[in-house]
Amino acid sequence: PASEPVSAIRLNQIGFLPDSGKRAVMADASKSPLPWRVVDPSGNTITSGRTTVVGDDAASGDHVHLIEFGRLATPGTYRVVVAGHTSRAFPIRAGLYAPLAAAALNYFYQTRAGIPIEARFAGGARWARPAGHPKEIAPCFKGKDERGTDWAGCSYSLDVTGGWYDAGDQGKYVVNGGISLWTLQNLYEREAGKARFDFADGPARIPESGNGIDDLLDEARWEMRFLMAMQVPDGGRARVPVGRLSRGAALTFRDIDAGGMAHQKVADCRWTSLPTRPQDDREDRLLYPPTTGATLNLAATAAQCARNWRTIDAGFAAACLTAAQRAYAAALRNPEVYATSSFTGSGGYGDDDLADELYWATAELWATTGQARYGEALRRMPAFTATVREPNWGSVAALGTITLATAAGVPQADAARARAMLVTAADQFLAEEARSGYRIPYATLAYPWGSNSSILNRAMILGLAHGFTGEARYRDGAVDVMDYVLGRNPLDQSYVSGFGARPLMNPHHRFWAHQLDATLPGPPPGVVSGGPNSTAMSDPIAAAMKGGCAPQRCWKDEITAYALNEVAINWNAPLLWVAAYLDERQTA
Ligand code: 9MR
Repeated sequence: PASEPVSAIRLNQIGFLPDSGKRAVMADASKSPLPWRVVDPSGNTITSGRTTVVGDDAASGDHVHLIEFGRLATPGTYRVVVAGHTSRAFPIRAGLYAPLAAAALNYFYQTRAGIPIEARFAGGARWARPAGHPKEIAPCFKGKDERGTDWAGCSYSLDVTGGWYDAGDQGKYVVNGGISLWTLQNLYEREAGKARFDFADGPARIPESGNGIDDLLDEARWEMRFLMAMQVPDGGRARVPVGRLSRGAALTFRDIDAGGMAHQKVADCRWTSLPTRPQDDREDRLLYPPTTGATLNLAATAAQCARNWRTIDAGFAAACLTAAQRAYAAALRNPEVYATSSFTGSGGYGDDDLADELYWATAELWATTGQARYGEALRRMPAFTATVREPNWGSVAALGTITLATAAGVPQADAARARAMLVTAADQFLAEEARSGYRIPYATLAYPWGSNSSILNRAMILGLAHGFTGEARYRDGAVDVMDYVLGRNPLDQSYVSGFGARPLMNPHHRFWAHQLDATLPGPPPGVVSGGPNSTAMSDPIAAAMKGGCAPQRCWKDEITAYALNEVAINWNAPLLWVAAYLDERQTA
């Protein structure tokens, strides 16, 4: 199906919940307020008002008028009419986010490695494919990297079959797998047993549906097992670079006991071309050196896993806890083994500040075990009291704080303090709305790679603040984020495939590559694009736009635009979290 033409009136293309704020935006040069009305299908005016003139907005490049019709709560189908422009029809109804939540979870099934993707679970024959990398027994990278540095390899191979492909590429990364898995496990921890939102064993359509276990947990376990398989066996040794890795400088190495650490990634030795069906990948698949960052990602998520599974599968929970404790001990023994970006064929996910990863892992282990030593260690860490920022793959302190705020088993006073920190962060995000022309809780003019995930992760924190305080304004802030992601933006673009009048169609992806090869499918529904990127415009399409686009317009729906339009597990995870949260029944 083709996209509809751009509409002058930008609003959430899937519509509105009856009990949330409702906003639309129109770009218009007029300096004075314009009359607007909302009409029903017969043309009757249901409510009306005048626009708020926000004025010139640097993020969008638009002169913005705001249309606020938040009091309209009656379910129905409507249009907004402003100064001769009529919007597309949109619904107001409860339950709007359930299909999005289910589709966003199904993305993780569709990106599974090591298992055939079946038509009956994938939503149709076009998304079915044979297993990619069905028996992945990978040796360590040995030899020279891009910079000519010699890597020693290792004496073992690991069976790392399974897990999720990261994104449009077919690498499987422990850093980034970690935050993505955490987000699913955290959603489970939050939602289990709640009345409305319930993936309970069925609606997500995965092979495990019907096994008596919540589909969200089953999907999370698929990745958890992979992360555990990436752990270095006891006695495993590695030759790793020493200290922080300054660009250009030659590396020096030392040999360490790497037992219990996790390899950074398993990935192709060289970049595969676009498109490449996963089952047709002929590149060598290699384990890249263990890193402290990957090890702490494993420790954190495996500790969280142990909590979630304790009463469901005690054996798996115990295996998770053992993996977490081994990883944590290995990270303390080797606290400064950093990832290099000098291997081709896959992304780097290099991070030379691991204090936040250590805090996160410590918080998860404390919440799971209650052991005092973790609590004592936490209290000495800066992140225990520092300002909370939205998380991303390399900045994960918020994940630890969210666990402290929400997991059963954290002492009351510490949980209350963590909640207060998150509410403070949420207040700061809301304060940014007033500075944002399109009224989103994100006022930066420097849109990073994967900006949609930054914004969605802010919505997650807003949703948590709403839960802690019961104050509707936090939920409305999360709705503003979804409104933006689903169409209330200067491009009139729904960044999610299959949802809205102008959905994402051509993500950077090696299999959902119909733009290049008509025998391949486009994206299944429920996949979010990374979104506008005004700071790292490295692909050819982005490079051509550089300097010529307002930040929110630095985006194009093109498969080759990998810096603008890739999809990724760490981006779909907060889409899922926020959609599921907005589907919760309101008690207030
Ligand atoms: O999301 C990552 C972004 O923060 C980085 O700036 C970018 C460049 O290093 O890489 C992004 O991650 C990509 C990863 O390296 C490889 N798989 C696709 C990811 C999404 O583009």
